[in-house]
Amino acid sequence: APAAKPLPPYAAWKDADSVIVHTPNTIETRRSAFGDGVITPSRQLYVRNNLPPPNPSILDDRDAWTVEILGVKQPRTLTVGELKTLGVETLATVLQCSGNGRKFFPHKPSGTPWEVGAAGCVMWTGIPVRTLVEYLGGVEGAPGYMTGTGGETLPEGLDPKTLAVERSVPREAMQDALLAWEMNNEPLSLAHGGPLRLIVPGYTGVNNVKYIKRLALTAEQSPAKIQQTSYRMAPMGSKPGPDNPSVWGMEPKSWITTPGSDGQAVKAGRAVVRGVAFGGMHAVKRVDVSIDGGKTWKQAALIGPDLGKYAWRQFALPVELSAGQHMLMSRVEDTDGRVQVEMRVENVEGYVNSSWRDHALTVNVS
Ligand code: MSS
Repeated sequence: APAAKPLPPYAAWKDADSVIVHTPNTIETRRSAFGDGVITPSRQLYVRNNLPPPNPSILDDRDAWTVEILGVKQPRTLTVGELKTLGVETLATVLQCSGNGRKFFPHKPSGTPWEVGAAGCVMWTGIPVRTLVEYLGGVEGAPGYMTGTGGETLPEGLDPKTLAVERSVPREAMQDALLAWEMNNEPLSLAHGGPLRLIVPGYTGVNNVKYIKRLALTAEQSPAKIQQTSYRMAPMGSKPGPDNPSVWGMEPKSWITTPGSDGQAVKAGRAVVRGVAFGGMHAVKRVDVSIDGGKTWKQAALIGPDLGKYAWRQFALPVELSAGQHMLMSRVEDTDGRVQVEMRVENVEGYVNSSWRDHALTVNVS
């Protein structure tokens, strides 16, 4: 096997045994390493950057970081220190890359071949965007989008539109969004977007802009390439563009984490099949598990604390495993009646794979 790639300096504090380093900007959590609790420990959480992260010196004085708020009656630039005086909330959300599960697309799309581990369940603390908007006099102008701009320094001489991480989501997402300065009870790290990051609950990873420098309530979507042509669900054989649906809200999805992931030995007899499940925009209603490749299903118990509709739930089902090969899979239904899809939706760039078949775990029991 090829030697494991080292963790890049900005993420050197991650647990090397729990992650797969695809590149310095794409680090995946192993299937066996989400932890036994509902919250994914920070040292195990995946990282994805479209651009190299900014200089770590932006964390030297966190409270001095500024963010410009536009599209409100009193547009202004505020420091993180000031934001902390205006309001606070703590929220758990599933953070999942739009390309999680890309590995299972047969056409091998360009982009990181994530399996299950470009996702985690994370606790965020920050100011609700709606509180901030209200403090600044309310929304100004026509309804539309909420647009966040990342604070990366872009190389000179290039059109910023081609590189800037600037994402727009439908305006209503503002109701539950946060500008977060803390993750899992610690000041937000550079790897995860410190000093300040936009969290858009229920929306895929890319919409959660790190090192946020500007938050604007806009009439139109951002003209940036990352908004207009990337992160779009383009049918096979087409060229992705603004007419294709943007990758926004997440879908019901679940996968099994144990037993037998990452080559762990499984002995015949009793075992507890465990995994994680989320609805995306709605809470988890039920999870069913199959240990025979999807022929028969049994309802699993939801275990651990319920941290709200945007968090994932852990599930568990005690089973008897005979010697031989078994295909374990799970399927979630949310409180809106949406059921995890059996088949992935084929698309050029390999986004939003929620297929329960693709995420099956094949286990050799001895
Ligand atoms: N932000 C910024 N500023 N930059 C970049 O690059 N990326 C994205 C988000 N945000 C970015 C941002 C993505 S793409 C993702 S996933 C996320 O982030 C991740 O996160 P973490 O923390 O994990 O790293 Mo896909 O859809």
